[in-house]
Amino acid sequence: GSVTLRYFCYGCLFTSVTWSILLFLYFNLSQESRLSFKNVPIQGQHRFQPRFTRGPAILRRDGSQVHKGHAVETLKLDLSPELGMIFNKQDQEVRDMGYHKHAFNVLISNRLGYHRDVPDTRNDKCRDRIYPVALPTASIVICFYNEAFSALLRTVHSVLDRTPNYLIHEIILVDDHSELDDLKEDLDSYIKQHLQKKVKLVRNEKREGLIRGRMIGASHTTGEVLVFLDSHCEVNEAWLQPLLTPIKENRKNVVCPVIDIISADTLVYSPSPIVRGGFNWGLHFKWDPVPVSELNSPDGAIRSPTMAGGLFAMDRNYFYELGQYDRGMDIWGGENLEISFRIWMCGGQLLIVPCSRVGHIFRKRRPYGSPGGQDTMAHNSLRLAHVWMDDYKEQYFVLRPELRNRDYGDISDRVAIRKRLQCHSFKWYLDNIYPEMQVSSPHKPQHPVFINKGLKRPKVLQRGRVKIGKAYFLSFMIGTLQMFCKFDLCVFLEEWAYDEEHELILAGLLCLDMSEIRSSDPPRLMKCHGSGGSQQWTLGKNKWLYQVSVGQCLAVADPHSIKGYVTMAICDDSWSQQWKLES
Ligand code: LR7
Ligand code: MN
Repeated sequence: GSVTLRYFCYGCLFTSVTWSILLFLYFNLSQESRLSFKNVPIQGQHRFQPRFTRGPAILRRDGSQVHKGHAVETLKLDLSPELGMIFNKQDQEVRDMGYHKHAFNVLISNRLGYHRDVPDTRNDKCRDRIYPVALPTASIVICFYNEAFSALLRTVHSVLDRTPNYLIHEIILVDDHSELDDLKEDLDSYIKQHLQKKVKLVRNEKREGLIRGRMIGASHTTGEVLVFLDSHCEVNEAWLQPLLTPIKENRKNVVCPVIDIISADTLVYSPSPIVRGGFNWGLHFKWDPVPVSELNSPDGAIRSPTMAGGLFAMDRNYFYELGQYDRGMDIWGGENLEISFRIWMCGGQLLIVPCSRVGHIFRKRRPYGSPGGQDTMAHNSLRLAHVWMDDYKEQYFVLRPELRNRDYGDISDRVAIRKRLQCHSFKWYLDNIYPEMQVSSPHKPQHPVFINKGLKRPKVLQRGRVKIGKAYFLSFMIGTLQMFCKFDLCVFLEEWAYDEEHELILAGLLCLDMSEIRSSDPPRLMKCHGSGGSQQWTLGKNKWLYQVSVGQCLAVADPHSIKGYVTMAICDDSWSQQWKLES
């Protein structure tokens, strides 16, 4: 009897304490929030400031500001948890509609406003670097189609807030015939009121897609260097000087920043590992590890076989000389590989400079299609394959046989550009710029080669169980593999090895593998092939298991279910992506 009574009293105590906390939270948070959330102030000044503190600003001779002594604090990546809270129906609607229309958390984006600090993700050495004062000026071109208003304006203001004014010749916004209401008069009047000096808005009369959109934007510029950005970016400290410096040295250098990650769900800004651009024979862009030969110093430029596409700087005249973009490409896709091949094959260089950092909201799906519902990626890829890839286009057709006889329009002007510029062959590009690319001979029958690599004991750097940081669930699986969790410790029941090639090997037999053709598939177990790429997982300082070929991190798919699965996700700092090897 007395035991039951005791538990009953514990129960009462627990319930009343819980209720007091809930009531306290409700009154405190909701009152404040009603005041501050109702209308997001136009200048974006907001009580939900990210918790990054900055050291005193030091004004440099070149006009840029540096903040000393904030490296440690700024890398704390959490934002206030209140930022994502839903207090009323309106919040819920903003959030739901936001996901629907933009595929990211627009509620948080709105609350962040148009100005925020982002953590300085650069290597320490970058902060002490001095760039030439006399640099070419930049015309920044930002195309948008149905972009979230707050994300677009945060992009623009991040540029204005974190760039020495004299380097910005102008900012050209290209509205690609958006349908959203707030991108009409509201945007006009915001620009008129707040941005008139540097910002110019150009409206397309019909939807052109981002490729022709960028050419239209470029045609309105008069600065020396073109800088392209997506409409949901935030530039970091002193981002522009490192992009302009290599162009000043050689006008045929085309320069990309490191693209940091802004989480689509939390808007948290986190550093991206330093990787470079590659592609696979499906003509999908992918991230590759940087070969040791390219790693001269942490702040030096890295030659990159391809670019992701959205963020780069290029001498304006050189952009025209090299043939801009392919006008026959529609809406989205492929132009990034096309310009990458063209740059390398026709005498230029494509560089990534790790001291320049720009964040980009990585979303899990593209929230728009093409007007006629066409697969523009396939159309655009076909065009680039026919113009630039010589016989190597066969590699693409082996994977996409249905496209072999598909019409791709007239490419004669693009072929003429290749001729005029006397460009190298695609073989030259592969041999000299992307020697890592594996070429198979598709016409000869493939004799399967059985390398029993897995049966030999791999050389193991660390052997042990993979443990996940914090978990509230019991077990989850990769394929048929069981993972078992108890309290805050999850382990795979089978033993994994992490070897010198950064493969994750199960029981010395199978490797964790990502499909490169269908990168939305979850990882699977495959025979180890030993050539990196799809089976290469980087276990970094931030505890990510980073998959270089798809540029994403291994994550627990549904942390709240009892039996969950692992999946690939855009890297962020949530604990579902924190992995540790225990020996
Ligand atoms: O019809 C359109 N009209 C547009 O103006 C479709 C899009 N756009 C705008 C859009 O609003 C955005 O600002 O074009 C920009 C790029 O579109 P996204 O953000 O939907 O593209 P993405 O980030 O998914 O895709 C990447 O690949 C594209 C291939 O065509 C472009 O090159 C994007 O610029 C590119 N983005 C990046 O490189 C950022 C880093 C992503 C990675 C890896
Ligand atoms: Mn984008």
